[in-house]
Amino acid sequence: MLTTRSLAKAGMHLAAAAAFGVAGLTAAAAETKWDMPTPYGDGNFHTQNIAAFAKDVSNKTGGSLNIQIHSAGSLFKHPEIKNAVRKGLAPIGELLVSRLANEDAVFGVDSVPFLASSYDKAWNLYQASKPALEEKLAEQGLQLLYTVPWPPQGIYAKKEVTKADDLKGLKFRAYNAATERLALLADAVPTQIEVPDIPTAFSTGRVEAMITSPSTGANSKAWDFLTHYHDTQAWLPKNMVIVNKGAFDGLSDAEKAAVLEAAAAAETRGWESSKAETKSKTAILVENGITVVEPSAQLLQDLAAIGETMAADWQEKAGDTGTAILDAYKAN
Ligand code: PCA
Repeated sequence: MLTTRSLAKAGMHLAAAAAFGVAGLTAAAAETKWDMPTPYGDGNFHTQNIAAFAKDVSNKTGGSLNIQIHSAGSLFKHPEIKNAVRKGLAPIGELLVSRLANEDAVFGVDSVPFLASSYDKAWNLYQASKPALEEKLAEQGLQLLYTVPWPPQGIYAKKEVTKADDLKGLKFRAYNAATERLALLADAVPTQIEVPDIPTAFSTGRVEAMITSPSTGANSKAWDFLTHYHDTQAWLPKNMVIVNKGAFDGLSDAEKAAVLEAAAAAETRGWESSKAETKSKTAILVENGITVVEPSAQLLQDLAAIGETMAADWQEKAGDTGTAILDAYKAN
């Protein structure tokens, strides 16, 4: 006779098990575990928000769906996360939206310099671009659960930068196509480095300047290898949490509702905590000796010129979809 244990071992379908009248199997077999790769460390506010999201999902489903977070690129590295979720190697994952800008310009809209450089504008740009973003993801069997922006992006260097020319020749850390392009337009030399690798990249001299948030600067202990932070507020790039559509469709209706509710809550919470993060991490930079600089008029002017070039490039690549996004954004 088949025992409960051997049934479970055989991976027998729940309905078949139920037909055998095996008591006690239902609860155990209905438990789903989702591995969730993320690129950033446990101390990061995005990861903390995801931890709250996972807890929320577990609570709302009475423990039938459990999300296990694998932070800092430990399960899949950042550049692999999207395809891992697309292929179902991981049912759910987090990544920077603009990492996919080389696939389609739609993914790069939040990294066009100065297009949306406050939280309100970033939110409006998100709303304007969301239908296109969702459509592009759906083409790959991916569903968007939520996004959360990083704090506004500023320039870190080992000296005060008063004009774009001061960046000339510097080895510049990049994290997506836009930061690479910005570096090139400033005659700097870009190198892609993931966040967990920042401290080593600076201490070994692979890079000597970067553009990122107060959050990433503080979490990387920028004061160990940099001296100045220029609060340029160039853009607010977003992270997104995506799910494999097949994995989502395989959930019960109650589980689907729980995931969507927890995602909506995570989005609201994340946008708020990003604002708080901007203040608290800027203060931590100051406390640790980083000089926080209001950018000079010249630097802003130079960056605006670079931004215009990048906006024109973007619009050309994004075509009619891009025009529609910009029209919807400007109508707000
Ligand atoms: N931190 C991430 C993306 C933007 C940010 O603020 C990084 O530096 O890679």
